[in-house]
Amino acid sequence: MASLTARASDRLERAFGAARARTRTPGRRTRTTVVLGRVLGVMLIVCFATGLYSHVLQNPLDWLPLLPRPVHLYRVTQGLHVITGLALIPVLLGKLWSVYPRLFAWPPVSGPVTLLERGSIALLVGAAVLEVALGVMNIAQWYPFPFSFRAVHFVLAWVLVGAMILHIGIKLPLIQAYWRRRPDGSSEDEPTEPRTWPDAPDPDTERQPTVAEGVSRRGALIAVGSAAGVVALATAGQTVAPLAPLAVLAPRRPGIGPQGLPVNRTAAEAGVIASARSPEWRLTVVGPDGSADLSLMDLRSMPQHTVELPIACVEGWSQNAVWTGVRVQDVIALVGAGPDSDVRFTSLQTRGAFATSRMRHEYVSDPLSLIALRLGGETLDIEHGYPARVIAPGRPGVRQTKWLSAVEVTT
Ligand SMILES: Nc1nc2c(c(=O)[nH]1)N[C@H]1C(S)=C(S)[C@@H](COP(=O)(O)O)O[C@H]1N2
Ligand SMILES: [Mo]
Repeated sequence: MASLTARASDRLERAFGAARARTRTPGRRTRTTVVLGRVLGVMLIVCFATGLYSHVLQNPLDWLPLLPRPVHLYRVTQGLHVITGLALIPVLLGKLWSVYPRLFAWPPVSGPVTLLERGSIALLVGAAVLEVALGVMNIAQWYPFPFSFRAVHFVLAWVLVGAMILHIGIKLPLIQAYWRRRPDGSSEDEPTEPRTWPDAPDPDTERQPTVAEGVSRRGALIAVGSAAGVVALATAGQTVAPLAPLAVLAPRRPGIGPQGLPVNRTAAEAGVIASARSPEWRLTVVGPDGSADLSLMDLRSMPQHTVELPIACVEGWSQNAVWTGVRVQDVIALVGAGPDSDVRFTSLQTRGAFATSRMRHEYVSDPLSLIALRLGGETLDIEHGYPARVIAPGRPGVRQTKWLSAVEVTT
């Protein structure tokens, strides 16, 4: 029995050694991994920070003030979130390419340090792949899973960042050693594998192929860099209008949709066509002094204001538009509430998470926050929320509730 296990282990050791020898290529060096790791680290931090910002806007913390201005802030942060999230896919793949022969290290685990090292890498890679996949599925509006996208994406983001910090800590000596290019410009650094696994005897040392042929570091970095650039360019057009013609990866593009603005959920999908067009439609306003039912004529006879504000979707697309309507603060003043109130909006749409939204006092007191009745000088198209919708500065698109039916003052 013992000899059987020894024979199997011997075979595996040889197979792993052969696999390592076969995957040897000049570009797969520690320096390559460090260069890609630096880029990936920066992209992950940008993605994490912008993601946190989006999360806070959607789940506000009582003690943290929200910023309605600059009005384009969320558009920029969320555009960056999605662009970096997609562009880091090729970088992640490149970095995995640069190290994957170490999967064939022998013995797989040689002590507590390698166990921690390999465990943290498994966590890091697993979290990164899942996180990116969930993000892509969300952009594609494909929700085959029963859990809440946002909650899981948020928790995984922390796991990912934690695993990244652990990984950087463990690899710090290598990162320091290969942070800079060699002063003489030579590529005298070590191939990734023997350097990182000094204790792994290579059974194939006698038949080692030369590392002169195969993918070079330059080739690998150029391939990864161009792939990331192409992904970024093919996405950025959904939020940077002049790049729109290139936005082949973007599900929604500026200028395409009713009244020249994309639509995320249609009136038919929301089941509001009849109720939105009904002559019986009223906006119910509830506040400290009681309630009022406003008809469209009532709203149109109040002071009208025109603002230029973007719709900035969490999915990364955004577009500026010109909106006309009544100020949120003017509407709640009718029921005795001051501009520093918090409010809740309810839609004619009865199903789904977007049927209601809250707006905190920072936005309510901002004169740019409107209950919009018009878009680009015309009556709102039903797809954009006719008869009335929310539009406010610096807010995620999901909070710009369409097809309003009620406004309630909550504090
Ligand atoms: N009632 C309701 N309002 C809604 C939505 C929705 O599904 N239902 N989608 C939101 C999302 S995710 C975005 S990005 C914006 C898009 O506005 P638009 O369709 O007018 O461009 O509307 C928001 N308002
Ligand atoms: Mo959205």
